[in-house]
Amino acid sequence: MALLEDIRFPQDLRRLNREDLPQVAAELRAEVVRACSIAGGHLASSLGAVELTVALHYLYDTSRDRIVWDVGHQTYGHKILTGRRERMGTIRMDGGLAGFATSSESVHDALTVGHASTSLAASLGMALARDARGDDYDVVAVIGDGALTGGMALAALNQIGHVKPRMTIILNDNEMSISENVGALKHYLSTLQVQRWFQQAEKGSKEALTGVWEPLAELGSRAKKAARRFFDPASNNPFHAMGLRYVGPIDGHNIPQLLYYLEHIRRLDGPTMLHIVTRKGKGYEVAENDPITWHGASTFDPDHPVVEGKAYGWSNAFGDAVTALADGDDRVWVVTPAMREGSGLVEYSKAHPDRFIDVGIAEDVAVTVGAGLALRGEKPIVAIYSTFLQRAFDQVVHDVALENLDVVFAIDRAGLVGGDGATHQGIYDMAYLRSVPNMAIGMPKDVREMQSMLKTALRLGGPRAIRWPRGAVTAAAGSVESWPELAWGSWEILKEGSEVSVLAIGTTLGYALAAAGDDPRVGVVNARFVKPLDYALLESLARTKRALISVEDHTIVGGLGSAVAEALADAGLDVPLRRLGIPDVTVPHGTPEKQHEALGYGTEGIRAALRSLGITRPGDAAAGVETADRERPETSVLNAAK
Ligand SMILES: Cc1ncc(C[n+]2csc(CCOP(=O)(O)OP(=O)(O)O)c2C)c(N)n1
Repeated sequence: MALLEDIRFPQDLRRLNREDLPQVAAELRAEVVRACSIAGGHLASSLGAVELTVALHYLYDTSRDRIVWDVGHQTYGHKILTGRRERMGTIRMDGGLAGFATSSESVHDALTVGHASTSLAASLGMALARDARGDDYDVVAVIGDGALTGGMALAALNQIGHVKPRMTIILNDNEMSISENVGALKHYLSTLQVQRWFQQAEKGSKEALTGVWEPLAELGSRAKKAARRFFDPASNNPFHAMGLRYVGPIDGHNIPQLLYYLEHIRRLDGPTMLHIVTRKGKGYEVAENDPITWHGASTFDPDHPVVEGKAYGWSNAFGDAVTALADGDDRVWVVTPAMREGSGLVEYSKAHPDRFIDVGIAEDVAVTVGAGLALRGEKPIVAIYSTFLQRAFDQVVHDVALENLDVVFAIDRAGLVGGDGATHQGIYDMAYLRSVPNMAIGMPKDVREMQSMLKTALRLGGPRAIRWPRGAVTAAAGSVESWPELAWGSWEILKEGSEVSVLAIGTTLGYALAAAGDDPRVGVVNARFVKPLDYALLESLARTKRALISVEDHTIVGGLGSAVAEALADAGLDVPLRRLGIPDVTVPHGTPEKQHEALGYGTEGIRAALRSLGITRPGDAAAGVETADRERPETSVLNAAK
């Protein structure tokens, strides 16, 4: 008899016998696969956490106890058990469930999250608040070995070990970040796993080791010591040294074991770390065999799971460009904070392994490693998503820009990103980077322009940010020598117009050209540099056109439109300027093109702005289209969709 059918909320789970829980886990796993096959999403991480999810909901009452999932991408099972099963097929879609834990979605989601390494600090805060108010709920943080590489997580551990609140930290160790996890801690964690394996093997049959894996067998005496250290407070375990009680490692797919340890730990004072070992993608063959590909899946047929080849995208174009640049210049390096695949760097990492550094989920470290390389005359390119660069703003200012160092920031996923939603939107970087002295910023309209910007940036030096969106793009062939350099700060007139100029950047250029059509009154400019702007061209447009419209897939506050408005004001140029872009609101997951239009900066939004300036097209009136400025939707329109 199926059990999951009758579990709508965790209290239904808690009514079952413990012996039934493995079956619940099996059904939950199938349901996670089904949901991901319909909507795509973080399959492998969620599969690896299924038994843990069942065990946690069996023991804890998440309507009061706080379970803080790090990153929040492994929560598909948790969502299914907490009243959201029927909506799982909508995950990451317009108006559907979020792909990450999101407090506004459910009381069972303790923290809205999407960026890594925040769970420990947030849990510490919650535990402190609980103790200050004399409450007695439990606080449990669940953090992966990948997220543990982040400085924020490690710094929080340091504080937790000092303050010692009662809390449980579950280290979900699957040896993977999105790609293989990196760093010294990773090696230490695997040592613990090997030791544990020995301990178990010794309990069973010593002979099992002999001849199976000789190098491991030689570790035998060390393993014996390690076995003694299990639960031993005198051990030299680094978590213990930081003031935490360390337990493990245990099998994170064994529900009775999980329950046994969690129940014991729950009664203990102070912070305890339970180290569990899991397998990413567990129970679904393709995902177990290739957890990198199935970390984030697009839709698939669960009976014949194959990954569709993805179209050539901006990230691939960057990877190709940077590989070619590094082929010809042995001072070019690429630094990534744990995003080898996402940033298009797989081929580069193979072609130039000595000049490829994955620092783990540590954006701050990535930027300052770049600074160090630049200080010694190397040419670092820090490849980073717009949203994650937020983590390293101080390093950009303090370590790179103040010294005017030659660091190129290759910023991927600029603009609205789609399914990942509010936590991942790349819509602030122009605003915060523009305020930084010495920083130069460009956004290419196509791959050729990206190649040119990268090449020019490396030659000019200084801190230079080049940003591009998510999505498909047409490749551009040719050797590095054939890539034309660009005058940094030069705009490009794509279409002449007699009355109004639309200044658009990146993705929005297509909308601007579509809105302008063949109307001789409307011009379109590729405003590809926002720092510096093309002051000469801007001035001439301001003097010769009766209005300007800026368009960007970025927050209006501080973006291209703001830069243009500031420049016009500073120069005393009095020309009407309509600024289209993202108003001062948060934008959830959804289809970017629909969202661009809903927020007023798609083709229709630009047409509406043109109409408000008196540029009507034949048929506008007949079609009953208003000529007044179209009101831009407030945040609620999109947020309500959540
Ligand atoms: C600050 C930040 N940088 C990068 C990412 C992209 N990212 C999402 S999940 C992930 C790997 C997390 O690994 P781990 O914590 O071990 O969880 P697993 O997926 O292995 O279960 C990364 C790098 C992120 N979410 N946040």
